[in-house]
Parts: sequence; C-alpha cells; structure tokens
Amino acid sequence: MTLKFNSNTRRVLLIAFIGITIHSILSYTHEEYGRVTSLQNMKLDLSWGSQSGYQTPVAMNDHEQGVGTPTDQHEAALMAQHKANATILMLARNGDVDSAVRSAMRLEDKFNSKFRYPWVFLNEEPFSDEFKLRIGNVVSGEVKFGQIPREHWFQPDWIDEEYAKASRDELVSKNVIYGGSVSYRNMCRFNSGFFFLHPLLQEYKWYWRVEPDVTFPCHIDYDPFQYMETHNKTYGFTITLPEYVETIPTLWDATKEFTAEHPEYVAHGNSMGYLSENNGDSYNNCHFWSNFEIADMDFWRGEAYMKYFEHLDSKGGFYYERWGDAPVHSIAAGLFQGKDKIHFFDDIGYGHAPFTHCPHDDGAWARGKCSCNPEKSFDYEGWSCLKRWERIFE
Ligand SMILES: Nc1nc2c(ncn2[C@@H]2O[C@H](COP(=O)(O)OP(=O)(O)O)[C@@H](O)[C@H]2O)c(=O)[nH]1
Ligand SMILES: *[C@@H]1O[C@H](CO)[C@@H](O)[C@H](O)[C@H]1NC(C)=O
Ligand SMILES: *[C@@H]1O[C@H](CO)[C@@H](O)[C@H](O)[C@H]1NC(C)=O
Ligand SMILES: [Mg+2]
Repeated sequence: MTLKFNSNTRRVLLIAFIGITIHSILSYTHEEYGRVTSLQNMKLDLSWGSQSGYQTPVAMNDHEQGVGTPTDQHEAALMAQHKANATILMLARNGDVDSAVRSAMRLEDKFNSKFRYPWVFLNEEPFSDEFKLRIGNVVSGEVKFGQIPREHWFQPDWIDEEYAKASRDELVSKNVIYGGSVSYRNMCRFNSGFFFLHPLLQEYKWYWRVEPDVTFPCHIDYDPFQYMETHNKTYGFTITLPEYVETIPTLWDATKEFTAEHPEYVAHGNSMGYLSENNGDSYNNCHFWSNFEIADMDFWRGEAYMKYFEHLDSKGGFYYERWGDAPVHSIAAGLFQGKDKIHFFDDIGYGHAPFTHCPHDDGAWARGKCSCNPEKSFDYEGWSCLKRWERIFE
C-alpha cells in the first residue's frame, strides 16, 4: 500500500506541523520559566496564558467546539464572574495517570475549558511529579494535589482483621468484584466519610466527582454547579442501578437502627419510595452511581450525615462486608432530606464502563450536543433504577 496525501490531509499536516513548532517554542520558553518555580506555581503560569500547553490536544479535535477563540475567552471571563464555590475532584493512584489524564482532558473539552473550575486530586500517597505535570498540562484552571491523612484511609486498628479476612475470602469465593481487596474498602470508606474533611476541600461547598477513564459524550454548555445552587439541590446523579447485594447484607439493618435512634433526621417528603419497595422494611439496593456526583459537601459535613457515617463505621461493615460509598451516600441523600433536593442530570452525557447515560430526545442530544447513542442509554435498561427514581415524582 502506498501512502498518498490528498490536499486536505496535507493541509491538516501542515497545520499540525506549525502547531507543534509553535508549541515547542512556547514549551521551551515556558520550561525555562518553570524551572525556577515550584510545580504548583508553574501550573498557575500554565493556566491562563495563551501559551497553555492545554490547547494542543483540543485543537486536534477541530470538528468539536474548540477553546481559546476570542468569543470563548469572553464567555469564560463572563462566566468566571458568576462562578460557584466549587471544585472538580478526583481520587487516583499514581498508576492511574494515563486514565486520569484522559478523563481530565474530556471534561475540560466538554465543560471546564469554558468555566475553569479548579481541580483537586487526592491520593493516600504523594502524587508523582509525572502525575502532577501531565495533569497540569491538560487542565484549564488551578489544580491542587493533596495527600490523604493516614487515619482517613487505612483500616482502623479496632477492626478484627481475622474476621475481616474471613469475610473477604467469602466474597472472593462468591466471585464478588473487589471482594478480596482491602484498598478498595479503604477507598469506599474514605469516599463515604472523609473526603469532604480533607484540608484542600474545606474552602469549597460543591464538588464534581470524576474518576479515571470516564467519558463525557455531550457538550455541557451551562454550569451544573450554578444549576444546583439556583434550584436549591444538594445531590446530582446521572446513572442509578442496584448494588451487589452480597456487599451490603447488613447495611439496611444498620440504617434502620440509626433512623430508629434518630427519627429527627428523617425528612418529610424523602426518597424512600425510590430506595424501598415496601416503605422501608427492606432495601431494594438502588443507588446513585457515585463515580459521578455533583453535590454539596456541606450536606455530608452536616450533623445527620456525620452521625450516620459514625454509626455505620462503628459496625465495621466497610471491612466485614464491602459497603460502597454509593449506597451509603444514596441512602443518606434519600432519607435525610426531601426528594426535591436530588437532581437527575439527564442532559449530562456520562460514561463509566460498562454503562453510559446518553440524554434522550428532548435533552442535549436533540440539540446536537452529543456523540453517544440515546438508544443505548442505560436509563431504561433492565438494570437501571431510573424508573424507581421517577415513580416517586408521579
Ligand atoms: N489513591 C487511590 N485511589 C484509589 C484506590 N482505589 C481506587 N481508587 C480511586 O477510587 C475511585 C474508584 O475506583 P475504581 O477502581 O474506579 O472502582 P470502580 O469504579 O468501582 O470499579 C477511582 O477514582 C480510583 O482512581 C487506591 O487504592 N488509592
Ligand atoms: C465556600 O464554601 C465553604 C464550605 O461551605 C465555605 O467554608 C466558604 O466560606 C465558601 N467560600 C465562599 C467564597 O463563599
Ligand atoms: C432550600 O432548601 C432548604 C432545605 O434544605 C429550605 O430550608 C429552603 O427554604 C429552600 N429554599 C428555597 C428558596 O426553596
Ligand atoms: Mg471507576
């Protein structure tokens, strides 16, 4: 096979060549500057200037809405004035760097290059220089890298490790995903009870949780944080499905114990009809998939949730079973406040393997903003709990 370039291809290559050349010159200039500053200061320098290394990957997708045109910059400046007290948050390991970068690029491309919210990355280990540099090169706003305090992450000493090990082995024998993993349990407990206490998050009210290797198939042309604020919401989701029952056999009993002790925290007009088929006698395992969350940390920091978490933690279920932060968040968000505090972000396309939420006809998809197939949206597939969510508003 011979390689032939038509004139279009040649044009693209020429533009790419010029782009790479300019970028190399600018990177070089920048590198000189960067050497005398710390990594974080260097990041600040990268963020706003037209030298931003960030623009290169986006410019390659020239069929999509680019960044950096005067109109976009003007829009960004306008939007910056109304910015919510919010951050984008990712928990990741150094080994997740490739997939973390992919997620960050995608969210920047579809949303954040226009809004420039800061990012916070958390890890129980110090982030590597590679991680910080590569993430710094793709985000448009400020970025902070934090280490999680030991006592917020590792299995507490009062957990009976022999019993915990036996429970892990049992889940492994039942082929339950992450059944044998202690680090996964640390992560679930951290996301349930501690992330919002991290020093780097204290200055924020809102967060958007992002994970490595997630996708955003639609352009997001409004600010979801401001939507939450304006509509008095505390918790937003895109996908809802049932939890593996083997991972939470006693979570609902522990919850009922708590609500019996503290009936004052159970709100009128709550979402029990979504969580249960029998008015709370048992849990139907439906939860909001917490790898995507746009939510108010002040709800987690509040008395009801803090007490609920302490109660759950004291049961040891994060280690003796494999309680996930998704059912824990969902039950609390569903019971300790009215159902109108929770928002289904139908118009935000979102993918985390193996499921994708693709907006339906009347949403963003019809406005020509999505690349996903709405017919393959998870929403009304057998597994989805969306019908159970919607039935409480009928
Ligand atoms: N720092 C750190 N992050 C973790 C660890 N385990 C999981 N994560 C992060 O926690 C989130 C959920 O983990 P993931 O492997 O995606 O679990 P899944 O989505 O349930 O399959 C992701 O943001 C991971 O990067 C860990 O041991 N250390
Ligand atoms: C942002 O939210 C946090 C948490 O609610 C609060 O402590 C902080 O004062 C807020 N900052 C601004 C500028 O409103
Ligand atoms: C917002 O919700 C809170 C409860 O969290 C309620 O007290 C308040 O009245 C609501 N405000 C508006 C404007 O609806
Ligand atoms: Mg994940």
